[in-house]
Amino acid sequence: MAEALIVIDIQNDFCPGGALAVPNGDEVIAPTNALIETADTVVLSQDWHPADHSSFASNHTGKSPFDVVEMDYGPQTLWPAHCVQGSLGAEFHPELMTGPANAIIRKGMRSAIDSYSTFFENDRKTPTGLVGFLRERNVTDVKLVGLALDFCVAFSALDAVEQGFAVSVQLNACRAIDNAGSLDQALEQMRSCGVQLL
Ligand code: VGL
Ligand code: ZN
Repeated sequence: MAEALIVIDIQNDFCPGGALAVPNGDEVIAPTNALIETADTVVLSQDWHPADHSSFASNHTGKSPFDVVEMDYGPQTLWPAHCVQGSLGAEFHPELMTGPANAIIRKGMRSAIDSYSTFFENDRKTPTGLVGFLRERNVTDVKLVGLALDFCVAFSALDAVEQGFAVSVQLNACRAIDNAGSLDQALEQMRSCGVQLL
């Protein structure tokens, strides 16, 4: 068994003071750093949007954050502009231990498609390349931590199960947005798909 630690989106914009702050998001940093110190393979995921990204409410006239719109690939929640490529908000939180990372996967880079999962974009078809990276390193198990538990962590966990990995989520190193019941729904979905919630 070889395990990889996948650290989801611990970036300034998802931490207190950021553009899409997850409540108490910075509390995940200490437990995540402790896991990074002992992990064999560490992957960091980084939400990395162009300024004209279609998931930003500000790029749709008359829409507000948390409205839902219909995209070519299905319903899409709109967000405040966040993690714009090259901005301070898109950088990893300065206290996150990034040195030991073996790979950084950037996602949400194309204007027309959002990407919650660090494995596939929201069209559910376009891969980021992470599956190939993990398979080539003979990784069988993945542990996920980070932000936000009910969006990018959950979508990544479900994709990882579908790709045949044994998947766990370490809850003390995650925090949720919890918009309109999204946390309960995500926990239930992960449980029913065989994600181990630690
Ligand atoms: C995320 C909403 C939009 C996340 C990213 O990292 O959970 N959520 N972009
Ligand atoms: Zn995003």
